Amino acid sequence: MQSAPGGVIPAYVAFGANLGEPVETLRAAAVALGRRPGVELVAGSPVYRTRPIGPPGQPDYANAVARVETTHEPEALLDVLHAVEAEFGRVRDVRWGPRTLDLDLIWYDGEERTDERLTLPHPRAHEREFVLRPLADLDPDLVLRGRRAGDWLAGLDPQGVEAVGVALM
Ligand code: ROI
Repeated sequence: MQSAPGGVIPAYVAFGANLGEPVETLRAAAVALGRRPGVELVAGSPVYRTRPIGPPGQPDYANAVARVETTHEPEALLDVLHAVEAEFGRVRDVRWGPRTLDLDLIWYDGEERTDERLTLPHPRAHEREFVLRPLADLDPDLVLRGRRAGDWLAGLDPQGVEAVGVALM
């Protein structure tokens, strides 16, 4: 843990979208998330256009990461992320299918846990360039599963991740 009890807690949220206008969706979602009580966005990465991981034949994604400071417990923060997804029309249906907005809790105050609802850090963040690159832009020294984000990133083969030239916020 890096924070005092009762204080604000640092966390990282990954943003993804590949339907409609994904870059604009991510930027609008960042504004919407920052308006929720108990969540402050303190830094946003560049936005990347990324090749889909998973089922082929879906459009490219836009991806980015934000650092937040929150007064919520992890489960309550997850509820907030789901509420913002719903605000942007997300229906949680096809696993690994296209989506208007996906918000994932990647890291929460260094907490490690595996349970039905929430695994921290996110179980696949350390193998996905679309998460690691924007995360490493914000904090290459952040530790995921015992290794720096920047080191995980350096060890990956390229997965088709390109900056689009705008920032999340
Ligand atoms: N692929 C990319 N490039 N970006 C994503 O955000 C993303 N999200 C997903 C799956 C379907 C795994 N693939 C993705 O959920």
